[in-house]
Amino acid sequence: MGIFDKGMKKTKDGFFSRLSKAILGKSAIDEDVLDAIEEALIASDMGVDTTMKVIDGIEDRVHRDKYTSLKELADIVKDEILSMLDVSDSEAGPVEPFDFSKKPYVIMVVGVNGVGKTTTIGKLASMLRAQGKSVMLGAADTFRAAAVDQLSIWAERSGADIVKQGMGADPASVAFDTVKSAVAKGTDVVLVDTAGRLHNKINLMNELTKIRNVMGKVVPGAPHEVLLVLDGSTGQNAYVQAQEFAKATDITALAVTKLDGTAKGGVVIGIVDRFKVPVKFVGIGEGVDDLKVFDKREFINSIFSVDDIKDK
Ligand SMILES: Nc1nc2c(ncn2[C@@H]2O[C@H](COP(=O)(O)OP(=O)(O)O)[C@@H](O)[C@H]2O)c(=O)[nH]1
Ligand SMILES: [Mg+2]
Repeated sequence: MGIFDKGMKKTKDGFFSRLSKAILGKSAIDEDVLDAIEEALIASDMGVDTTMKVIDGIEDRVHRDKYTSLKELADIVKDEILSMLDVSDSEAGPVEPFDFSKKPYVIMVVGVNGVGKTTTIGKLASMLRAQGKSVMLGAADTFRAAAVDQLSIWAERSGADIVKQGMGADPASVAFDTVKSAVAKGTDVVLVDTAGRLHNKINLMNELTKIRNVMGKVVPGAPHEVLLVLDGSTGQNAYVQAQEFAKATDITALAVTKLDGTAKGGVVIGIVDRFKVPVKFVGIGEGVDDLKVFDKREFINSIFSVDDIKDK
């Protein structure tokens, strides 16, 4: 069992059954097989452009290598999908999710309402506390009172500190206090929650810029990471959100949530390919342990495993 298997079950079932249908019982790769693979990729919400790149790659390889078995074809499909995720990993393994050489290591978390920002912060705080790291949360989503309360509950649950000023407070002021307090206490990691109101791009850009700037005044280089949270179950909408946020601020990493509730987990692959920003975390449930550090090989294995494809 891989670390993503439980959460990616729906995507696996959908993709794998389509892929199997496409290639099982076939003795040669023809247009029909390629069309069927293409359909499986599109249905997983990988996006048309990324799908076409994968298909082109498969065609090239098939022409060059002349595949002889289904297993080999499955391997080729897998390789080509993996190459779309190159920015998310090095050959040595997953990208390091945190840089503890910076203290505090400041992560600003952005994304539209409801995608899972606060939950992801809570899960990250728990993950870090379990590694023995000290964590400070900043309640800079001051738009709704419930947002601050929700973050407070996660702070308590995970054993993280929290800085808050309550609803209506200036988010930049909260962010400033949070980083300052973390410096004073010698905290390892700062996680700043924000409100992602996307209704007005100029406002969003101004607000995010202001929050960034005040943190950078306390700790040069902060925020070290701007983590965009996307709801993976919203399919193409996640692409639109990524595009809007990329215009408003420099995004350095992605967290894709709610992959447990969708058969369209291919969205992760399409987004990485399109925006060239690494996915560092995926959310596969509402529980505290349902956030995983992204690893492209594990991820692909959870969508389909070549061993499941049997030659006749
Ligand atoms: N199934 C599932 N639900 C999630 C996941 N991440 C967050 N949620 C749920 O999504 C809802 C909104 O999350 P929240 O953190 O409040 O979103 P925010 O508005 O961006 O801060 C909550 O009910 C969370 O429990 C996930 O990975 N899987
Ligand atoms: Mg929130």
